[in-house]
Amino acid sequence: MVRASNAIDDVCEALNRRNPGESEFLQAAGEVLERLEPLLDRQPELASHGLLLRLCEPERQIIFRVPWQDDRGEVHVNRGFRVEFNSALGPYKGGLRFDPDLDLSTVKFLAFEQTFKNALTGLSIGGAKGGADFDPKGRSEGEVMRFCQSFMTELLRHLGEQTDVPAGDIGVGTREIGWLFGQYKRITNRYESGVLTGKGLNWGGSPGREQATGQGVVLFLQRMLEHAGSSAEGRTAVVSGSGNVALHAIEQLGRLGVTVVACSDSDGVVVDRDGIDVDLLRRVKEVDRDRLTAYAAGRPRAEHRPGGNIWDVPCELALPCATQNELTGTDAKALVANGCIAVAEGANMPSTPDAVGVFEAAGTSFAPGKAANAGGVAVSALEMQQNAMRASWTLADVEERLASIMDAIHDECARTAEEFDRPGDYVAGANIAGFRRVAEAMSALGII
Ligand code: NDP
Ligand code: 2IT
Repeated sequence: MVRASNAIDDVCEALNRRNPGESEFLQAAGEVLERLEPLLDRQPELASHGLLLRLCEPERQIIFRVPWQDDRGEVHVNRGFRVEFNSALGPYKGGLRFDPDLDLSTVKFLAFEQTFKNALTGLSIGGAKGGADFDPKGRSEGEVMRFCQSFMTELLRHLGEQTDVPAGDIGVGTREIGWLFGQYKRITNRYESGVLTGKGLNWGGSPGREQATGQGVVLFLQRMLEHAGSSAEGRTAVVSGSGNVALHAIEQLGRLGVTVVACSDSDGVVVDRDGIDVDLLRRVKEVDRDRLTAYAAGRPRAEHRPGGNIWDVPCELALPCATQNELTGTDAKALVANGCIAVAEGANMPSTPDAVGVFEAAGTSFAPGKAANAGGVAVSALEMQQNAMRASWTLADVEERLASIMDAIHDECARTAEEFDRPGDYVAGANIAGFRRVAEAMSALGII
């Protein structure tokens, strides 16, 4: 019998050799693999038949050219990606990101994480991610629309409601999903609602999808605090980012009586000790598509810190909701020193491994993204269910389902951590529980 630790070391070594330079992907894979030893000691069959190697190799990786013309007629060429990582549990599912820094390593890490996150929802969805190294900032509506149309013209041959179902992520919201869906519909001549999620309410979208990720993170955080005999009410929080996930997390925290004293964008931090004004933030970010300087201009007592570090702002609760590796070991030490008691990840892999180690050593409650931010994709799966039934549920119905899914994810992670003698270790709980569900399905489906 091969010892679990040896099997894991062999796979890590093979991944390093075969994916040189893909630091984000290697980081995400390493974080999952290193938590699996106690499971594989008990269920060694889950590491047999090359399962770990198969699980770490995407089923399909698509890279394509996206040519488009700007408003002056100049031609640009971007690179489009779709990594269809794993379909053992259902059709590939996961967002699209438009970000000038996007590369294959980032898309692969996101698709890998998505596979386990989707498994944790208990719904029938596999894992994928995609996007392009396109920078929407400073582009006109016409330019972004033409980009979306060119991107979908190639991507559509890989999609289908039973095959691969994208949604939004950084730089892709309801507006872009509309242009992508319009082009899909035009070329295929099919009103195939279930091929994309995050749609608008009057063209096949689900009530509650827009809010779902931010709401879900806060639901998870609440349950984690309750589990530890604590609560969120009356506390202070900081939320990094000011996009879809951050905005709705801030709104949901406000409903609980939490004061969110700071948020950020890629230019800097805004500190507002009276509590972030969600209506103003929504107007600045969603309606005007402006920067946080405009928020600070509308709130005389708020302070804008260009290039500032949000993790230096004292708080009891920290919610990283911007991007990967945005919270380092040094940041984690600052948070702990300032009295932070809990961290819930709205973004995907926002905390570096060093940061996770600091929280673990300090006993800070820590909710990893693949569990805590699963509410968005869970409601995407509910959107797919509604599309398949040609039905439209009420907001109250969707919110009730989201709340019970987040509770179930929390409880499964907590229970799994206890099962493997790691009580309170949600990183171990999420990785083991997500992996176990995917691995058991892969075992049943044969060597494919
Ligand atoms: P948005 O594009 O709506 O918002 C992203 C926010 O993060 C913006 O405020 C942006 O600032 C900031 N940001 C992005 N990149 C950086 C950077 N390099 N440094 C500092 N700030 C940055 O994206 P979402 O809110 O949808 O996504 C945020 C995170 O949540 C991502 O990690 C995403 O993968 C994850 N996520 C999203 C889900 C969803 O349903 N949308 C579901 C689950 C996870 P600026 O505008 O200045 O760029
Ligand atoms: O990271 C994520 O879970 C998302 N961007 C949402 C994916 C989805 O298919 O709704």
